[in-house]
Amino acid sequence: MRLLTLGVLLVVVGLVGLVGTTWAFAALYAPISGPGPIGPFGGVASCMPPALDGQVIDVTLSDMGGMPGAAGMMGRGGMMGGRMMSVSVSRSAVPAGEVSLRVRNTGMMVHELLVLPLTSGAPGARAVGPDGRVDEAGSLGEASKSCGEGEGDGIAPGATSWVTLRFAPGRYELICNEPGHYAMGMFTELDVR
Ligand SMILES: [Cu+2]
Repeated sequence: MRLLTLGVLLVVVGLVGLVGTTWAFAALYAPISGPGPIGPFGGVASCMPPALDGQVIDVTLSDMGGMPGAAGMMGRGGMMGGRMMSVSVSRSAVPAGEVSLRVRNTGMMVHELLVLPLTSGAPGARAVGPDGRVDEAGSLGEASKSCGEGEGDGIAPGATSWVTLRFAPGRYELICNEPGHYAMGMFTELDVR
């Protein structure tokens, strides 16, 4: 009887340990590697975007926390492209029409993606207000919902958001407008022809 109790106890402890380790491992690596996973509080399936219409662009939002070896890079005083945070795209030019942005946050902070027309000058040149944000006037749309489409409260680390928009030919700027992020490098240009 005692042996049986001990056996059951050991199995339970073993299972808890296994689940705990797997969970911790997933939480640690989800923001950095592989498609799909969204960190400790969600399932992979819930964060898989559906098939999206039009041209699909994969957008990656990152910050120092999401980069392997970030601490070492800071120690050497160097950062990728001189930026602490970034927005990168799988394609920087697409034909006009329907375009879907599949936006993944690989960083450690909450980010978002906004699409603004770029009427003149280089990307990154917008005036930043006292609140650390830029004017969103003229925005075509945004992907800022964790594991969802369109507008939300921001994309959690490891999560994906998506949005489908209709683009006229022109220059656009894809930015993150969380306070301070634009100034820290979260912008990139998208050209629509
Ligand atoms: Cu951001």
